[in-house]
Amino acid sequence: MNSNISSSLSAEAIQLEDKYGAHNYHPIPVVLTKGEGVFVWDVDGNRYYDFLSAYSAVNQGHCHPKIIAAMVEQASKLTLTSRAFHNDVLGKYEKFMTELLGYDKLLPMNTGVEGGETAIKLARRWGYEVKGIEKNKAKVIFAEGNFWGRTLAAVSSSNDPSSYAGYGPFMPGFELIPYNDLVALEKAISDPNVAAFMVEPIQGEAGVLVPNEGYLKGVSNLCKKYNVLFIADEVQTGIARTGKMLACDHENVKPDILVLGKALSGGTIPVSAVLASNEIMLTIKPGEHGSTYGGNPLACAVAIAAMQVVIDEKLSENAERLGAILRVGLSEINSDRVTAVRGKGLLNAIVIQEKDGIDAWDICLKLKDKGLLAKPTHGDIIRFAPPLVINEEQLKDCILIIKETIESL
Ligand code: IF1
Repeated sequence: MNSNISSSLSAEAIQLEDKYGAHNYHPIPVVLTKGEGVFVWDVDGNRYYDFLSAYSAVNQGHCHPKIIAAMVEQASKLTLTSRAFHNDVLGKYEKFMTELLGYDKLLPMNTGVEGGETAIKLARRWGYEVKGIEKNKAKVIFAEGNFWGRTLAAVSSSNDPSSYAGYGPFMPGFELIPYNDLVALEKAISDPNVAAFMVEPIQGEAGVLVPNEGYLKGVSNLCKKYNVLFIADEVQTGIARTGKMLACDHENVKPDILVLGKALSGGTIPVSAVLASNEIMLTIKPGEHGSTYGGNPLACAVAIAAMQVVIDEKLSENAERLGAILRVGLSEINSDRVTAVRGKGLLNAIVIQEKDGIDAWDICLKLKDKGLLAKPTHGDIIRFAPPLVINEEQLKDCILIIKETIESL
């Protein structure tokens, strides 16, 4: 494949986006037109392994037939009623999810960031009504390096200028502590005005930062000790991505509030969910939170199908087994350009040191030419997160592509 946009079809599509679309992304120069399982095809018929999975939204593989079938069936029947009325799918979905994950109730939203916003609203409401925090004094603690979306509240908790710069003033009552630091956590949450600590079990955007073994257990124990809610943002790490249904399962901890998104719908339509106990969830009364599309029948039908695929096809086990093989393969790359390999399950990343003017971006362009799509984050980190339906033969093929590409530089 040619890394220049040689085809007129690709060039035309990119020009249209450039002329008529906001410039809020800098994509890898490839124009995709079809997806199936671990593969995507560009407009010129070139096939690629998708090693990003739309940031872990396509865990079940592109256009999974069972998810698409559920989507088509429901879409032909009833897509949206608003919550002004009941529908015959929402309750079944809520029962399915709460029994699967062990919570009393589910609040359905659409995007991952709406899930985060909902979790923080619940925590503040619980803080005032249950913990007894003084009105408008509730604080929520976040970890440096966090990423939970692009709303003003989300960027208010960020310490990454590319997320927050130029968007002030910011949400009050948010504080940051270092990630993977239980001493800093205990100091911060000993403040009686703290309602919650919200954290990713593995930091995705920060570059797949895996905390020390025992960190999540420590978070859970400290939050219990200080009567602070533990909010786990599993939008990216959840739904089998790290080798367990939830990343928190690796340490057998149960967050007070769980946020899911992305692969909850298998990469079809935006579906997110917040799960919690009755004590927390019922602090929000009718009419005090919601969303036009939240809990729509189409989203619920798709999400049930998407989760059933994760269970039926044992995607957690596959991610666990193949992730270990991937990290061994990446560690065997014979190049001083690769300075770190890290991850859990099929959420992995390598850190690239720039050399001879070749950086992570250039490597991703060369990977594209060899039939594998990935994209750098924070300049020097390349995330490798294929759909969890990948098989061992395909994975070994990809390890070879990555190894040969980097070693040939
Ligand atoms: C983009 C990466 C970025 C998330 C976690 C909540 C959300 C996300 C842990 C919000 C979303 C997406 C956003 C998307 C690219 C991707 C991403 F971390 F996955 F790599 F940006 F940092 N919690 N992450 O990762 O979910 O509202 O997007 O549905 O903004 O470019 P959302």
